[in-house]
Amino acid sequence: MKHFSMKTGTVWMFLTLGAATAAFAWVAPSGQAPAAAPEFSETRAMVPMRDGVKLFTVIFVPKNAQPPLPFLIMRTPYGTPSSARPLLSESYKELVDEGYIFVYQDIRGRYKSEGMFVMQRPPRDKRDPRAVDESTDAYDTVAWLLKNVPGHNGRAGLMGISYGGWLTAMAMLDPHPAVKAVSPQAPPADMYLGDDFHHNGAFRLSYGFEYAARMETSKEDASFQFDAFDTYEWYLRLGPLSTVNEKYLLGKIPTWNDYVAHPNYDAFWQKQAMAPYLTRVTVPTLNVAGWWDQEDFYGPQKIYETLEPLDRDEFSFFVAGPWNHGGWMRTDGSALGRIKFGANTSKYFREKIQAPFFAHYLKDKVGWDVPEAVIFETGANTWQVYDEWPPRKLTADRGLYFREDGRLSFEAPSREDDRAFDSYVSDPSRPVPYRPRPVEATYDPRGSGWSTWLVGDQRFVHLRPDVLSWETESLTEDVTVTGQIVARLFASTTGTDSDWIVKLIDVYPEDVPAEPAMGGYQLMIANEVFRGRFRSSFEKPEALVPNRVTDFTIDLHAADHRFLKGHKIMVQVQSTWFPLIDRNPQTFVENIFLAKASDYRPATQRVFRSKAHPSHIVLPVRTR
Ligand code: PG9
Repeated sequence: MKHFSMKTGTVWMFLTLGAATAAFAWVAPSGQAPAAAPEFSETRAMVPMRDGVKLFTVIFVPKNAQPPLPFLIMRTPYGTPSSARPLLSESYKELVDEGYIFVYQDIRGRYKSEGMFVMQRPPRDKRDPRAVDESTDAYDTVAWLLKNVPGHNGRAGLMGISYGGWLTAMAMLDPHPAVKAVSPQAPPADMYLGDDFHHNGAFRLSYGFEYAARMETSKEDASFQFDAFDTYEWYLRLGPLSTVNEKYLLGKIPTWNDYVAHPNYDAFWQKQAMAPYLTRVTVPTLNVAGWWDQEDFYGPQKIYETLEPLDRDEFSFFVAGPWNHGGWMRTDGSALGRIKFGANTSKYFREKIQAPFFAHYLKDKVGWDVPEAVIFETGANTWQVYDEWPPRKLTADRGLYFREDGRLSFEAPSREDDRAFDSYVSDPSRPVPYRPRPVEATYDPRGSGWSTWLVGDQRFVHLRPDVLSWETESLTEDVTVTGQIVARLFASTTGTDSDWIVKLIDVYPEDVPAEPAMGGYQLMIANEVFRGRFRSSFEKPEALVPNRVTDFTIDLHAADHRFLKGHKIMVQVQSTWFPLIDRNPQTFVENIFLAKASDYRPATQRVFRSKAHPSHIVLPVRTR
C-alpha cells in the first residue's frame, strides 16, 4: 500500500517495505532548485520458471546511466512497487547514483505471481530434477534477465531485508554463475531457535499469529482485525491457544496449523533452518544485522557464523548497527526510540559499506576495503572495524554474579547457603507485559510500538513483584562488552515447566546533563527467553522436576556495547513476556497449543545465588 502527498520541495513517501511501514523524504538541498530526479524506463514481465509457473517482475532501467550495467534483484512476498518511486528515496540514493538495472519480483503465490505461496518454502530435494524452491526461482530469473534485458554487464547482485534477506540467502545456495554479490539483510535462519516464530522453543505468540494471518488470509498482505486496541488484553482473553483455530482462524491458515502440529524442533522446523544448507561460500556476501532487531536478530549472526569457517576466499562480511528490523534502509539511523546515536548511521552503512560492496563486486570499482566486520559500538556510539567477529583476542570472559540485596558483582558468591536465592510468583493469568500497554497490533495502521520496543525503558516492569533485578554500583570506569553474552541461571520452579527470561540492561545515571529526560533510563542491551521443557533437547521436551535447582544456559547473543562510567549494569529475570511469548502453562503438557485453561497455574520461582549455584552472566569484556 502506498500513499503520496506532495509538500513544497519534498516528496514524502510511505512505502511498505518488508513487513514494516517507513517514511522517507527525498529533499532538494535548501536554496537550490531540486536536482533532476533520476528517471527509469519500466518493464513488466511474467518470467517463466522451470516448472512453467510465471513470476511477476518489474525491471527499472536508469535512463541516465551508461550501459552496460549489472542487475540488482530484490525478490519479495510483500508486493513489487507500482512505480520507480521507492528508488527515488534516500534509502536507494547511493545505489541509484552508482547505476544498476533494478529488478523487483513477486515470489510464487504472492501478489501478481502465479503458483502457490509456501511460508519459507524449504530447499528442494535435489534428486528430483523437476523440484523448485526459492533458489531455483532466483536462478531462473537471472537466466531470463540475461537473455531478455539488453544493456547488462553479465553480472547480477541480490539483496533484501528479512523475508527478502532469506530469499537472498536461498539464492546463494546454488547461484546462477552471473550472481557475483549478495546481501542477506536481517534474514531469519531458524524459526524455531531464534527468529520470528519461536525463540528457544518459546512461541512468539503475537508476531507468529499476526504474521501468519497477514500472509495467508489472501495473496496480498491483510491485517487481522482485532476488536481491542490493546492486544495484551485480547490475547489474554483468548485463553488457551486452541481458541485461535476454534474461534478465529478456523484451520484455514497453514502456518498456524504448522505451529500446532509441530510444537517441538522436529523435521518440519529442521528442514527450514538455513545452517545445514550453508556448506560453502558461493559468492561475496554482505551479512547485515541490527542490534535491536525485533524480528530477526539471530538469523544474520547465525548465517555469518556458519559461513565463516567455510570462507576460504574471504568473501563473507558482517555488519551490525544500532538499528531495528531493516532500520538501515527504513530510517536515517540517527536514533531509535529515545536512544540517540550521534550520527546518521544508516547513511554511513549505505554510503560506506553497501554501495562500495556492490560497486566492487558487480562493477570492479575500487573503494571496498572492509576487512571482515564493521560493527557499531553502542554506548560509545562509534563504528569499529574488526578482522574477526566476534574479536575473541580482544576480550576475556568475566562472570557478573547475582548477589544478595539485589546486587550484581564481578565477584562470585563465596558462602555456601542453600537459602541464597531470590523468589517470585509467576502467574500466567497476570503475565508481565513485554512493553507498556496498550500493546498495539504489530501492523496497526494507526501506529505501533512494535518496531522500537526493544529500546523501551525497562523501568515499567522494574520492581514488579514478578520481576527480579540485580544491579552493580555505578561503574568507576567504562566496561565494554564485545561478543557473545551468555546467562547461566540456577533456578527452580514449583511447577513442571517454566519460561526464564533474562535481560541485560544499561542503567543511565540519574543525572544526564545533555539529556535530562534520560536520567535513570533502563536500556536493554541483550535479552532472551528459554522454555524450560527444552533444557535437554529441543526435539524431546521433558518436564522439570518441581523444586529442583536446575541450571539453564541461555544464549543472549552478541553485543558491542560500552557501559559508560557512572552507569550501572542491571539484570532482570522474569517468567512471562506477554503477548510476545505465549504463556507457559507452568504445568508440563505434551503440546502447549492444545493445553486446557486448567493447565495454566501459578508457580513459585527461585533464582539461586550461592557458591554452589552461582547464577551469573558471562560477559566478553574488552581487555584491549
Ligand atoms: N520478519 C518477517 C519475516 C521474514 C521471514 C519469515 C517470516 C517473517 C519480515 O519482515 O519479512
